[in-house]
Amino acid sequence: MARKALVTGITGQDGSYLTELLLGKAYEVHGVVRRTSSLERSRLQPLYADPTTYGKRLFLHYADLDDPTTLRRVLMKVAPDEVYHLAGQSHVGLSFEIPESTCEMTAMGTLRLLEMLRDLPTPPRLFHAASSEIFGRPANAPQNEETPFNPVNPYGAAKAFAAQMVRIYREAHRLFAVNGILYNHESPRRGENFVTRKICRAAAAIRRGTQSELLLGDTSARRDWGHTQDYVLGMWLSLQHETAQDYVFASGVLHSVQDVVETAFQAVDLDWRAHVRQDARFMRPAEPLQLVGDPSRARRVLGWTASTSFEDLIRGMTLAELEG
Ligand code: F7E
Repeated sequence: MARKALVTGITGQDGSYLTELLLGKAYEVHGVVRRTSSLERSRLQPLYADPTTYGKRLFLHYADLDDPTTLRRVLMKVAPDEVYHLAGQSHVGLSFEIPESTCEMTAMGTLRLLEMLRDLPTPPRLFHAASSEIFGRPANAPQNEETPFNPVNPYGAAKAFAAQMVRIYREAHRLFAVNGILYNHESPRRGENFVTRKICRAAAAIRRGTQSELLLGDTSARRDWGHTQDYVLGMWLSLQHETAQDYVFASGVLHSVQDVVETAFQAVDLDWRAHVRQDARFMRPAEPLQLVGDPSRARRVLGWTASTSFEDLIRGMTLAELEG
């Protein structure tokens, strides 16, 4: 019988790549969608529109993390072997504006899910998408699974709570529950308000002549960026191992927002100096520092690596914009 996976956040960037990966491995995939999610034009649309997939190997269920009864019902009905918990408000800048709903969904939503899993007769394996933002301003770089949490924004604090709860339920209630501590991961399907997609889109639009300038916040900010396709493979691998533990998924290399700008504009043969300006509206009240991951446990235990280089990632995203 096909293995069954339940994915929260299935319509997002990570959810869509993970669904493709799981379908490719002959899983039956069940996705949780909020009543407000629009499937039209979503990243899932090609699979949703495919009659050989939707309703046969891919199923969507309306449920919500802030409506526990609905989610419990889906869990009982589907009885998944694996749950991938990817849902949540994922924009760090926005979390300063809407801290309560960010925490409600990301922190409390994860705790509710853990409580439901704990009550099931045979709890499924759980992957929780944690984030490098739990480290905020860490004492050391690169960070690994032992690095203490020190978040500097509401999003990071909510993820730190959720990740700690996953550890507690693993220890205290013996759930097979894994935190994937995910560093920034991007793709042509990235939301348009994240910096890589914003820059790649703008470079392509300026090349086409439909935009003239690009307004950015702090371009000296540095991040550890990789391709989402690599990171969803890490999610799956972490649930196939015989024991549950946390893993850092990262490239281990830092680049600045300025590096993204230069790589994207170079891909379309433009001089960024003529188009990029700084705008205080995109500055954040606090920036994390030196978030760079040490993925050696994932490499050693799971055989995982971030296989796409920064240059290939940004160039590929920019050219995809030009074609799309
Ligand atoms: O910002 C700077 C911004 O919004 C990256 C999420 O997936 O990764 C992501 O969070 C950097 C920051 O991603 C603009 O200040 C400059 O320093 O693309 P971002 P993020 O905040 O790192 C982590 C690991 C997650 O878990 C999150 O869910 O770029 N920056 N100018 C800008 N950022 C944006 N968005 N827009 C700008 O104009």
